Amino acid sequence: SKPVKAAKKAVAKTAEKVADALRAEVPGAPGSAPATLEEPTTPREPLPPKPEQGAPQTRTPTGAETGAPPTDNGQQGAFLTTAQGARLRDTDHSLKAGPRGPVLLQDHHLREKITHFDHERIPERVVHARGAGAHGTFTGYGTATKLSRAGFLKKNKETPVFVRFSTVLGSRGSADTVRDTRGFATKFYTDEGTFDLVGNNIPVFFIQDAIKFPDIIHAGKPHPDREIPQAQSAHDTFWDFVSLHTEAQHHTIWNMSDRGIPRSYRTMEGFGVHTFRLVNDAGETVLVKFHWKPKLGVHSLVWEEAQLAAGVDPDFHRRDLYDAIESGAYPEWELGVQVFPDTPEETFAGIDLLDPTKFVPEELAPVQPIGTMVLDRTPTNYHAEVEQVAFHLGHLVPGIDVTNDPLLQGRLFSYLDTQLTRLGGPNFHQIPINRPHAPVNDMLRDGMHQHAVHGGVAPYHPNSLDGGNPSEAGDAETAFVDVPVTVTEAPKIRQNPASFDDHYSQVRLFWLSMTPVEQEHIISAYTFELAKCYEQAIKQRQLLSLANVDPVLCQRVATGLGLPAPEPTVPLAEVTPSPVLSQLGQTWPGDGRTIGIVVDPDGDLDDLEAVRGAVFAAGMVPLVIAPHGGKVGGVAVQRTFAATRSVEFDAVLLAGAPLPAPDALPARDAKAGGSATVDPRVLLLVEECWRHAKAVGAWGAGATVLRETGVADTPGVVTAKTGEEAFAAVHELLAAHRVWERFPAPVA
Ligand code: HDD
Repeated sequence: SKPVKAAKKAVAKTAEKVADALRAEVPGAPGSAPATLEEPTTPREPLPPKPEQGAPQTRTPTGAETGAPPTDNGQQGAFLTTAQGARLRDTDHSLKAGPRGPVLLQDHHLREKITHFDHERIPERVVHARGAGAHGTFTGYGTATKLSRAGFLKKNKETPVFVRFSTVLGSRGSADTVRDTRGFATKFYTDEGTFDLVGNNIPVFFIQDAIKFPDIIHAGKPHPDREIPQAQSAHDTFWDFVSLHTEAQHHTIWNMSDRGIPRSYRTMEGFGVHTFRLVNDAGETVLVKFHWKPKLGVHSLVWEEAQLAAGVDPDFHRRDLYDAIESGAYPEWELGVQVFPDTPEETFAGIDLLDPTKFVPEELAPVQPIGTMVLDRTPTNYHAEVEQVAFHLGHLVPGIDVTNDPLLQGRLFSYLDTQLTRLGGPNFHQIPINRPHAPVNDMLRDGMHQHAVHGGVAPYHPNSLDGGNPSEAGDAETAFVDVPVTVTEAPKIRQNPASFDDHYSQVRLFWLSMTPVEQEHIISAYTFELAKCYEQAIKQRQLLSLANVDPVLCQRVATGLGLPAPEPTVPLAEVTPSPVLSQLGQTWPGDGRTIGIVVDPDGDLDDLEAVRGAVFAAGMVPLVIAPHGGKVGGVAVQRTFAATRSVEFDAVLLAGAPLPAPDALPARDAKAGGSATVDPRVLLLVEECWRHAKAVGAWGAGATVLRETGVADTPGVVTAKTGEEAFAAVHELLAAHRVWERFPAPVA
């Protein structure tokens, strides 16, 4: 119509004018035509698909062809179509009765587009809703073949894996760095079926029986009346639960320790928590506990840093995992097992192996390495992979079996059940991320979202119509056989074994295994969390539990809360500390760490290139921080003062003392002890790094900043003649993760 044509013409004219103006503004190239942007709606040849973007599977899990061409989904096809494949002329305008008229109900494309959008979200996980994932490979060492017949543990056998890390309490959009347990779930796509190891970064659990799981989660989640707080355990209902169910005290002290705020998913241990049973070719069994040991060591944030990161970069851990993999610093873990004889008592060194609130100190049963896992590929699509992945402890392979741990037994029910709601029916195993890599030949039929087109007439066993297939596999065909464990004759009863009543000895063991700095962090964490509770009775009840762990811990937290420290109600346990539980005292590689380099555009930048080179050569990531974007000293600026914060960096180098920019925050009054010679944002950066015990290095005019912040000549703060020397010193300090001596000496 005429008005539409006129409007189009006017728009085109304006666009031409804007383009002319832009051309004139291109610095250094007056009049030269800028590279024209391709018109995005013009049909063109499909982009080459990424290998992992393989579009919809053309085969069903049972091998039937769906007939779908490999590139009819995703954005790589030339023409937009409806879901039924009809090409579309226009996707930007609803079908209307005239340009100003009402929208017509018959507009199928409009309704299809909006309806599909309306249903894009699926229910988030009831726990572990927020997660990040990555693909990789597990390689067996062969050291476990004498213990287990599982094929993926054989020497040099490579098995694809998908790992999902998560927080437990927060919603899908919550922050990464909150104090919480982290999930560590691994799907091994083995040739003998999928094996899921669904663990956490803490080796013990809150409860001893799965029947209490809804209770602990209801207590940890936000209050039902106000729906606050989000992703926090620092509230009344959580502490009400753990002080009433004292079996939760062990898991809780791990949460209050630095383990509750990991530096990165890459620097977390993983634990299968429960005891599993392995069976070898000869039918011999052992009991084991699974451990993932990170190659980079176990490292954490400090609390203030974690709180800052939750606001400054809520995706801190997700980003760290993605950036590390994309930059080639592939995270790596060694899988190991603690091995125990499979005796009828199912105990080791007096520790009940069926009690998930207990762990076995590594000094008593060393972790024996059985394979290694490298994560080297980020997800292509978060919804398809990270959101839809479905783990289950019942996904076992021949050679690995479960035990009678009552927590484990309940989990065996819960995971399948939850997927039915979350993924909308019983066929979630056909979703690409959940498809086994082993050939599937099941007789599960129909149901919502059935993707297979099963042939044949006899999906039952035995049958004579479909050639008797499929038939059952025997031992020779590596069938999964439940280990024929003897079940003792016993009355049907709702009761725990007596050993489950010890709720404090291992809490004390953990506490006494910590170094003074780590103990200080634990005291601060309890004090912070309990101070956030409103009910005095809950604080007092939790102090009673702490009294049974350690008098100093109890007294310090009580003082912080302004309450009297109670006397213990049980004798303090005699325990031998397990030094390996401490995160301090060793040195580790710094792969994938981030080094911020503050530059002064007017300063001496001669060393900048060399320093960046040295950081890269050390396997770390240098990020140049300057008052403005663009380039400084010929090097691209990656962070501006306005868009960064100390939490982004593991260490900071100062290559100058930038003066306050005209639009900077008000400079401090030098007479009042502040600095009028350095940009206040740089001072804040250095102050925070110092408070968070991070290494700080400076060369040239950078030393001015150290003097102005008052941190010069303190531990972990180095000045050097050249940039490379400054980095070398910082690199050495990073091996211990933090400058621990900067924390105040503990008060006895
Ligand atoms: Fe669980 C998810 C780990 C006890 C019920 N759990 C879930 C995830 C991890 C764990 C890592 C996230 C999986 C993913 O990324 O998709 N859970 C544990 C560990 C436990 C544990 C290490 C104790 C040793 N869980 C536990 C109990 C129950 C559940 C006792 C129920 C009785 N867990 C679930 C669940 C979830 C889940 C409701 C939510 C989403 C899902 O399963 O797929 O079924």
